[in-house]
Amino acid sequence: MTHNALAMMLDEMWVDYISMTPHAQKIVDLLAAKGETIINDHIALRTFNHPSVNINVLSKPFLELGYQRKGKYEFEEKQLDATHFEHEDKALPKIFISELRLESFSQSLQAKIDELIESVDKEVWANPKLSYSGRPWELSRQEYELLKEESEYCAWVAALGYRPNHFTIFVNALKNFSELSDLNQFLKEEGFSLNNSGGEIKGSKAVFLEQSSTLADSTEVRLSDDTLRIPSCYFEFAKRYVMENGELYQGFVAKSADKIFESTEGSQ
Ligand code: OOG
Ligand code: NI
Repeated sequence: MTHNALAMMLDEMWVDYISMTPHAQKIVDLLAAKGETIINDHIALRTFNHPSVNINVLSKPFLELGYQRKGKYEFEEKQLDATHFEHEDKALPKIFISELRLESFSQSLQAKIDELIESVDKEVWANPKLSYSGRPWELSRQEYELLKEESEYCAWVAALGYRPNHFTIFVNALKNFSELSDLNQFLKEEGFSLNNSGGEIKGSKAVFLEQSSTLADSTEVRLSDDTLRIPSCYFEFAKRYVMENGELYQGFVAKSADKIFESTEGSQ
């Protein structure tokens, strides 16, 4: 029962994600044509640390469907905190949720985000579909640009709202690509652009996780006074390694994630 509700929710999240990230569907189709079965390692969500919509609020529907809070991560440079959640059914994707530390930014940014959040009917924050409900507030082009000067992440959430930032292919389950570098090579030959910040492959066997990602697609968003084409969402690829205790590492690596966040920066 819960499992059906969860499967439906994950499907609906994928539909929203693909509408923002057409290249992810193309990659899935190319891999399927090679006989691959795609397993989703994790889904990432972004938000603000405001009490109405912080990690606790965004994670609630997942906790109700059997997820548990696991690792915590801090990002000093970008002023973000994150938590990852796992389901007892290990076949289900992990959920990685980050939140922006609003108090680290200017008074005007804080006031603007408070205003956006307060403009929304409180019931919106209790919607079990919040994490794929899109942008609940109005935003102007100038507001978007002012937020972007201080934080690309802040502007992304303000413009696109609540929706999966990325899904992630679990590379260990691929038959044709034993190394992440092989998959990256294939994707580049097929014409996809990869995030090269800190090198194409983030992490290593020594930290039990290697990751790479595409650069975000772009999408047209209708703002209150203008239509703007902005970076939307990207696709990630993760290869996990077995730890000394014999178990596959399930966590994240802050130093790597710091660079993965940059996949939505739009120019590299
Ligand atoms: C999340 C970036 C970090 C990972 O797997 O380390 C991440 C984001 O861009 O919102 O997804
Ligand atoms: Ni990720």
